[in-house]
Amino acid sequence: MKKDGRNDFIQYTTLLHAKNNAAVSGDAFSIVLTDDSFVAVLVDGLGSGIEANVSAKIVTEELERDPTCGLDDILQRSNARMLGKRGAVAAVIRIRFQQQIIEFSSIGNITCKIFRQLPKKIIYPRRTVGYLSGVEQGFFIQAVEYYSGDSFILHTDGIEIIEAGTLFSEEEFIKFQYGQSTNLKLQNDDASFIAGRLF
Ligand SMILES: [Mn+2]
Repeated sequence: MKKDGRNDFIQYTTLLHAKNNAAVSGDAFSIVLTDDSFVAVLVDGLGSGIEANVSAKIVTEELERDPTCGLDDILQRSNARMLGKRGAVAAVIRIRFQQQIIEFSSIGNITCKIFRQLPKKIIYPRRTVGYLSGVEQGFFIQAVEYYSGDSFILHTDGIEIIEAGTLFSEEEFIKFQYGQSTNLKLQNDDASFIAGRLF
């Protein structure tokens, strides 16, 4: 499954590859792009197959229900629905085009890399240990400013990025976006990413 899109502020692509080419993936994503913002969630349901997919879909539903609500609220509402389910790790990102701010909130091992061009630096928003389990817990939002020409990748642990530094090159980044980069390694797992360039 692939989805991509663009406007004057962003161009993004995605990849979602189910383990062993299964029909159902335990990873899921959802994206809402408007003139003001890009809001996305990337989720890795624990385990694989249908039960993992059910947990992952809870988080994409919570984003789609109200894409304007706080990122921590999306995780909080998802968490509240996980009792009796497998659970999931998840990251939510909101990019505010006018303010040029990236907001990020997550739980567990979804990786976010922000490629800042000047000076060249990969920014890793802090990750929180744990997963959405239904047990009461808190979430926090980090904010990072960005500049025209910066880019970002969100990915699950089914993806490994070799020598991420080469992706500062726009040409290499675009190859990555379309799954044609030698830097992109798929593990034997559900694998997914969201990769965007910011203008
Ligand atoms: Mn995984």
